[in-house]
Amino acid sequence: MPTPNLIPVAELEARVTRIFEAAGVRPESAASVARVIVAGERDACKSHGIYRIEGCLKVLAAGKAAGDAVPQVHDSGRAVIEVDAGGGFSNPAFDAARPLLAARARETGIAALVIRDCLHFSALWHEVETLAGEGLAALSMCPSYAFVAPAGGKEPLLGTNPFAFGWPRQGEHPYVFDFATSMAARGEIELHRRAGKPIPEGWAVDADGNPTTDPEVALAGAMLPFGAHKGSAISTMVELLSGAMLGEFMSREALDFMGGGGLLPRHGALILALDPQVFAARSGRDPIAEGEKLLSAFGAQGARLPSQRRFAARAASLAGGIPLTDAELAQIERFEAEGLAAPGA
Ligand code: NDP
Ligand code: PYC
Repeated sequence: MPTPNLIPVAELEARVTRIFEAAGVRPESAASVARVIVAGERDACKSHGIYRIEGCLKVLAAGKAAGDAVPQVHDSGRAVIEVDAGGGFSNPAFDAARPLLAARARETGIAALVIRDCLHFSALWHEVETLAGEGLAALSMCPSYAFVAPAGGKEPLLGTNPFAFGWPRQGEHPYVFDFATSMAARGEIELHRRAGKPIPEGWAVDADGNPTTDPEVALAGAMLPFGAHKGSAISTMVELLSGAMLGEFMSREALDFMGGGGLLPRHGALILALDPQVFAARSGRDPIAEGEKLLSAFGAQGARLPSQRRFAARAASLAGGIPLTDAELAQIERFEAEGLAAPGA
C-alpha cells in the first residue's frame, strides 16, 4: 500500500475553493461548496468528497448550473422559510438561510426550510449536524435522479433520495445518520466501476431485472431500495415531501430536465428543524438527558452509533491531514492548472 499524501484540511479547502472560483463560482458559494466537499473527504465519505469536483465542474461548464447565483431568502414570518438557489448550489443556499431557520425553530418549536431550484451533489449530514450542534433536532431530505426501481419492480422510478437526521448531545458529537434510500449511493457504484471492483449482491439489477454485481451493468440497469418495501416507502415519502409538496422536481422530472444522468441533478430540498426543549417543556423532563439514556447504551453491547466512523476519520484528518492518493492529488493539481480542460480530468 503506497503511503498517502497527507494534506491539511484548511489547505485542501483553500485549494478546492480556488478551483471553483476559477470556474466562475462566486467566492462565497465557492467557499461553501469547498467546505462540504472537503468535509466529506476529511470524514472519509469518499462518495461525496473530492471525487465530486469533476461532476460539479461539468455541470457548470454545460451551463446547467448558475455559479454566480446569489441565494434569495424569503421569510413570510411563518414556520416555512424559503430560499431560492436560482439554479446555483444547494450549499450556499442552506448557509444563507440557516440562521433564520434555527431562530424560527427556537421561537415556535418547529420550522422548515425549503430550498428551491438548486444543484444538489452533496451528502446531507453536514446540514443536520450543524443544526444539531446548535441544540436542534433536524431532518433533511431531497430527491435525486430516477435510478432506483421500487420494491417489486425493475424499472428506475425513485431517486437514491438521501435522508438524514441529527440529534443534539451534551459534550459529544451529535447523533447523526445520513443515508441513501437505495442500497448504496450511486456515487459508491461509480467508485466501484472506476476501481474495477464488483458491487455487492443486492445493490442493483440489470435492464431485464436480473441481479448483477457488475457496476457498469448496474449503472445502466436499476438500483434497488434498501430494506425492500420499507426503504421503497421511505424513498417515496422523500419524493412526495421534498418534490411534490414543494412544487419542485421529483427524481424523474429532474432526470428529464438534465437530459439524462450525465450531469448532477437540479431540484429542491427540505430541511426541518425542531427544538427539543420546546417540545418537552411541559413534561418537566430534559429531552437531551433522556436521549442520552438511549444513546449511551449502544456501546455496552458492542454496537456503534452512526457517524462514529466518520467522527473518528475526522479526528485523524484534523490531527494528521487528509489522506489522498497520488492520483487524487494529481487530479487536484490538474484542476488547479487547467480546470475541466485538464487532460484526464
Ligand atoms: P452509508 O451506508 O455509507 O452510511 C449510512 C449511515 O449509516 C451513516 O450515517 C453511517 O455512519 C451509518 N452506518 C454505517 N455502518 C454502520 C454501522 N455498522 N453501525 C451504525 N451505523 C452505521 O451511506 P450511503 O452510501 O447510503 O450514503 C452515502 C452518502 O451519500 C450520504 O451522505 C448521502 O447523503 C449521500 N447521498 C446524496 C445524494 C444526493 O442526491 N445529494 C443521493 C444519495 C446519497 P458512518 O458514516 O459513521 O459510517
Ligand atoms: O450518490 O446517489 C448519489 C448522488 C446523487 C446525487 C448526488 N449524489
